[in-house]
Amino acid sequence: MTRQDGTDWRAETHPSAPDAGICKLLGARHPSKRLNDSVTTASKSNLQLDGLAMLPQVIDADGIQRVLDCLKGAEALSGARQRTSQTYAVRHLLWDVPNLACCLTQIGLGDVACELFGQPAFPISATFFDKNPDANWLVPGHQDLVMPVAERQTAEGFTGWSEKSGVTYVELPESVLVNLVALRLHLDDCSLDNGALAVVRASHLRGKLRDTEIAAIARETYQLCPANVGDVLAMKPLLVHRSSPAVAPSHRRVLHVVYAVEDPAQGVRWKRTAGPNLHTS
Ligand SMILES: O=C(O)CCC(=O)C(=O)O
Repeated sequence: MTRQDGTDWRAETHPSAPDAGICKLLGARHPSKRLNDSVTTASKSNLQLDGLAMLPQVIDADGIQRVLDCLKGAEALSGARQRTSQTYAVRHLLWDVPNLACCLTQIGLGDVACELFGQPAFPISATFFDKNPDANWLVPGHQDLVMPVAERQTAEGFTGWSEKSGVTYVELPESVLVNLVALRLHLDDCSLDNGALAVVRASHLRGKLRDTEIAAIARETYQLCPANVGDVLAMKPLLVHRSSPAVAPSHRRVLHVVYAVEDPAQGVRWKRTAGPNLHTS
């Protein structure tokens, strides 16, 4: 992945970013074949204007299998949430699955983030979601305002500090949120009636909304985002989104990875990614 001047973004590192060299030692890099076709000028523009861009068939079957292999056993992690013995979400994956960050680089998801940002980017959070017949959940309309960070700081605009399973979370100021992008990697096909994500196009441009403002958004305003396995839905965390239970539930697995290009501000730092090659906090 080269810039116009011929230099390679992947050669650059950030304190939080997987080191490309050591990632190679862990396994051959497996960049997506279709990456250059997927992240187009149009998709970058859609992400800015609509708050989302569907990138079809970015990660091939081998890449998906690598992610699934990495996630084997994740249901036993402390970040896992179960309903009737079925796991429906696992948080904290960047820290609890040491090879995941490298895997995301190797399969080309990191390249997608770099292309969308136009500069080196690194993951700051990864969450697995599944809907299935035993855990067929819904989530009401919301924006993703709260992210994990390294440690608590006194910093203006950072509110609602909390801790979940030993990880510090904070509600970020809008100035930080606007510079994040989430990549939702679809690990299964997700049809319209399989509990697909529904979004309010361009709602990220309204900034942080009150709960009452989100509740007032009419159901018809939401647009469903069906996807196939290997598709990546890029979205801004401020985009209002919701999802319904599946009508005919089968597994609907998604890996939701949030990317940034720099630490938030005022001494607040992202929690360093775990792994043999990476800084840890
Ligand atoms: O995957 C979904 O349906 C919704 C997940 C969610 O609530 C989120 O990403 O904030």
